Amino acid sequence: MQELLSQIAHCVEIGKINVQSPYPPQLKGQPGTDELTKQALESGATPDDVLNQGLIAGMSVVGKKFRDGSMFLPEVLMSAKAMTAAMKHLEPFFNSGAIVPKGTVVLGTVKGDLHDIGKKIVSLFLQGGGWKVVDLGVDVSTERFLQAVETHKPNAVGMSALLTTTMLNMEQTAKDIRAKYPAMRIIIGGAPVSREFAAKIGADHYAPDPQRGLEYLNSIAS
Ligand code: B1M
Repeated sequence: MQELLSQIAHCVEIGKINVQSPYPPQLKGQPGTDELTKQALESGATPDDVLNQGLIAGMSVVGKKFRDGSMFLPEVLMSAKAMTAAMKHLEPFFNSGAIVPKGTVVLGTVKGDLHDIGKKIVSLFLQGGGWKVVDLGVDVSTERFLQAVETHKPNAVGMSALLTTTMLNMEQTAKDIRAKYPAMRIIIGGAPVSREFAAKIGADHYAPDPQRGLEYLNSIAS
């Protein structure tokens, strides 16, 4: 079983989705996360083992390599796809409560901003790290963030912005969330924002990449 879980982790790392996937070329015709996750669950692996020893293990290698520059965006996107294929098999266990997430994060790209790619990667990293993510999508107004906090009672709210114009909308949203939920943790990320900007608008944390967002969340969960 351990061998199967290690294979899943490796497939996440190298972005091998399923048997039909031609990527990576050296594994053409071999099973990917899709088949291996199904096989592991059918052979008696617990969903927790698949998540922790397969997906989280694989994604954590991806996170480290992406951060130190030894892995590039297209490869990360393949890893994200491989992870999504495996998550499909785990979803029923999340829904039934058999997998207990570390906590919940409400995530969205702020009002006026349609950039989705980075935020989606963040979402997958956090899921791969054992968190439940409520992804509100793009162009998310303060009201929608507040509504989602009310509904999902998350441990944290994550905001993404890619434009120097829309990053300014983070400030009002952060203020309004803080006014209603003083203890709510607020994380921000995206190319134009910085640690200094986070401090200025009263956010708790600036994450330059998904891995550091995950590390911060894990630190508040423990
Ligand atoms: Co736009 N765009 N874009 N764009 N776009 C940029 C951001 C820009 C830098 C390009 C440029 O001029 N060089 C520029 C912004 C300039 C500025 O404000 N300083 C720009 C502009 C101007 C615009 C428009 C205004 C163009 C126009 O219409 N005149 C327009 C705005 C639309 C709008 O949002 N209202 C626009 C539109 C678009 C497209 C729709 C065409 C498309 C988005 C498609 C989509 O997302 N579905 C697009 C794209 C693709 C880009 C570039 C080329 C790539 C962005 C991207 O996906 N990067 C971008 C130029 C560039 O970055 N090279 C550009 C890859 C992604 C993985 O990285 O999003 O940074 P990133 O996310 C990273 C980290 O930042 C971090 O983790 C992610 C993964 O590593 N991160 C977080 C992000 N959010 C986080 C949250 C966290 C933690 C970490 O915690 C909560």
